[in-house]
Amino acid sequence: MTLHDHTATESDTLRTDWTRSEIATLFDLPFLELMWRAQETHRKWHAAGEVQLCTLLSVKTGGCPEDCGYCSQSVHHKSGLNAGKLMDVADVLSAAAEARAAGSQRFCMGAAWREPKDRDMDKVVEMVRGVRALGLETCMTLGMLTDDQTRRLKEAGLDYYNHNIDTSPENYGNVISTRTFQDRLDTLERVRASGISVCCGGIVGMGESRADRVGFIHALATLPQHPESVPVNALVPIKGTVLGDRVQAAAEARIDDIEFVRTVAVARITMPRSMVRLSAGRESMSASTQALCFMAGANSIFTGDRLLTSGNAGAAADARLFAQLGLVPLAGEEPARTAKAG
Ligand code: SAM
Ligand code: DTB
Ligand code: SF4
Repeated sequence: MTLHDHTATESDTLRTDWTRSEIATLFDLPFLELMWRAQETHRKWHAAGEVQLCTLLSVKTGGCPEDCGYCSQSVHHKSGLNAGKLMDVADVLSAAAEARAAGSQRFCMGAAWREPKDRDMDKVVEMVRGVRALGLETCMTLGMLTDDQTRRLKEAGLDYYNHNIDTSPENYGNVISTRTFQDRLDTLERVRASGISVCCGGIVGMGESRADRVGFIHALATLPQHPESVPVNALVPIKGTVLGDRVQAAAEARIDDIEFVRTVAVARITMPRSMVRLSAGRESMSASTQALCFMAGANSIFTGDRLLTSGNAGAAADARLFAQLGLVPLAGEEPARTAKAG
């Protein structure tokens, strides 16, 4: 069977045995053909035009010992960011209430840690319980977890854990040296085994090659189970970070919009059931590029005017975009986890 005459069936739409060559072939398709394939897959599994709204909050900012080449929060970078303490639970809950009032479905809390300290877990667990009690889906991203920390998060009712593989296994060492790709897989396995849903994706536009983008999607789409959420971030080039400075200095390191859209489309086709999130980088994207990303199968965004440490498009810009494109916020539960008929 060629990729062209591929007809999706229940068993092969959820394949986890994608080969790199199949994924490279998808990336190589004529753009309109790729978009058609992505839309076809998208509409089989998701309601067209519905986009999930998520809000991010940095609950512990800066001072991180890891050396992720893109990150403003690493102590290895001179990004000018001051390190803060873990926020008070009450302040987190008031931000969550605001996010809910603004129409968000999911509240994602991020901490600039290599891993949580056990002494921080009581507060973290209270945050999960409190945000859940507000009726929001909860997501946390705290770095690597032990079995016991994972169990405590599950018991508190955490819905999602975000832990990105960021790039291809081959490129990982060029981006981060203080942990390995395998460390990431180990935490993902723990999260999966605990019954918490997995949010896992990465960053494009870091100067990586097409082959790295193929390897990145391949690594996600061949996990034992596809992540329920797949954030695709476009690098936010932050001054003082290794990768931000490099990409700013070298025009050829920047990714073009069409290649970004291709990455979203290939994520959609290979992981049909997942929510594909058009994540960081929207602030500097045109409405047309964002529209192409939605056509390519992105069905989730971060709304609000901040990500973790950088700016985001903002609620007013998002409302304009949704009106312009006729998009509606996804309401209630995520789509049923079975293919739609017809
Ligand atoms: N410290 C935790 C960790 O790294 O697992 C959680 C927070 S970390 C900031 C979450 C993710 O944000 C990273 O894995 C990366 O994919 C994304 N991210 C961070 N800085 C970014 C940037 N400048 N541009 C795009 N994405 C970024
Ligand atoms: C993800 O994949 N993207 C979000 C979330 N997970 C935690 C973070 C984006 C951060 C963008 C840069 C910043 O604001 O510091
Ligand atoms: Fe730390 Fe996460 Fe930033 Fe890496 S991405 S430096 S682990 S906060």
